Amino acid sequence: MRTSLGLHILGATLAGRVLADDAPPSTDNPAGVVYQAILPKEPFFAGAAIEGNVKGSIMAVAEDDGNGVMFSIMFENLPAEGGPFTYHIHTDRVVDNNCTVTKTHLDPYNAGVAVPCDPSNPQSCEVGDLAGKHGKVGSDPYMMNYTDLYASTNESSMSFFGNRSFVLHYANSTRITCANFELKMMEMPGNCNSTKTPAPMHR
Ligand SMILES: *[C@@H]1O[C@H](CO)[C@@H](O)[C@H](O)[C@H]1NC(C)=O
Ligand SMILES: *[C@@H]1O[C@H](CO)[C@@H](O)[C@H](O)[C@H]1NC(C)=O
Ligand SMILES: *[C@@H]1O[C@H](CO)[C@@H](O)[C@H](O)[C@H]1NC(C)=O
Ligand SMILES: *[C@@H]1O[C@H](CO)[C@@H](O)[C@H](O)[C@H]1NC(C)=O
Ligand SMILES: *[C@@H]1O[C@H](CO)[C@@H](O)[C@H](O)[C@H]1NC(C)=O
Ligand SMILES: *[C@@H]1O[C@H](CO)[C@@H](O)[C@H](O)[C@H]1NC(C)=O
Ligand SMILES: [Cu+2]
Repeated sequence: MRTSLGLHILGATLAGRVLADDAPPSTDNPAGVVYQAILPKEPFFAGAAIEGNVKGSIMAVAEDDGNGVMFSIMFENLPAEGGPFTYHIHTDRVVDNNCTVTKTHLDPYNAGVAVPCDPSNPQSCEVGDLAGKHGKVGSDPYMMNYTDLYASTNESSMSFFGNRSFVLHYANSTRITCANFELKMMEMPGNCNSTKTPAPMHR
């Protein structure tokens, strides 16, 4: 406790920033609400040494008990050079396939990037630093499923990402490609027949 507080104050003094708080566990995530972000046909980075673009998507759905969000990550056709690749939830949406306009990582509790994410202490990481918390992209294809306990699909949470985007980067942080999360389907609990109904448009 003391040590951590001391470090925070020291860090804040050095960086001249607001105090970082640990991200709270994400609870109250609505059951069955699915968000998906699918990479476009063309890369953002014109110098990407690949045919077409990286193929891939991130799918996210709340755990049944509402605690945490399950992510399904899939990337393939990655550049042969420049990895391992990282990816993060960024605050703003992609417009016209421009990954620069997505701004910075989703970081509602001001973890910052000065101290790299320690995956054994994920609540101290930026909420949007998925690769930091769950691993970099070091294979092609790359498929990974995990539960993130801090990101949220509840719109009233500071860690809500359903209206945001993700960006895939080279190891040197150059942005290769990016995609917006879109609301996919609402699964109606207890109604096994029509579990999938088109979700209302979401802004
Ligand atoms: C979102 O979280 C709030 C506050 O915890 C809760 O009242 C609300 O029911 C949640 N929304 C959904 C759709 O679960
Ligand atoms: C980052 O790495 C990629 C792949 O090696 C390279 O094409 C790109 O120019 C690098 N970006 C910078 C800013 O050096
Ligand atoms: C992408 O957006 C940035 C920031 O608004 C802008 O400076 C840049 O020119 C845009 N790039 C392209 C290729 O349109
Ligand atoms: C990840 O979960 C999805 C379902 O959400 C499943 O289709 C896929 O096979 C899983 N992948 C891995 C690598 O476990
Ligand atoms: C996403 O939604 C949150 C509230 O749930 C809001 O504060 C934020 O501005 C929205 N971001 C974008 C890019 O729409
Ligand atoms: C499921 O579908 C069957 C046949 O289409 C229908 O008879 C039944 O009422 C449906 N059940 C529910 C819970 O919608
Ligand atoms: Cu990023």
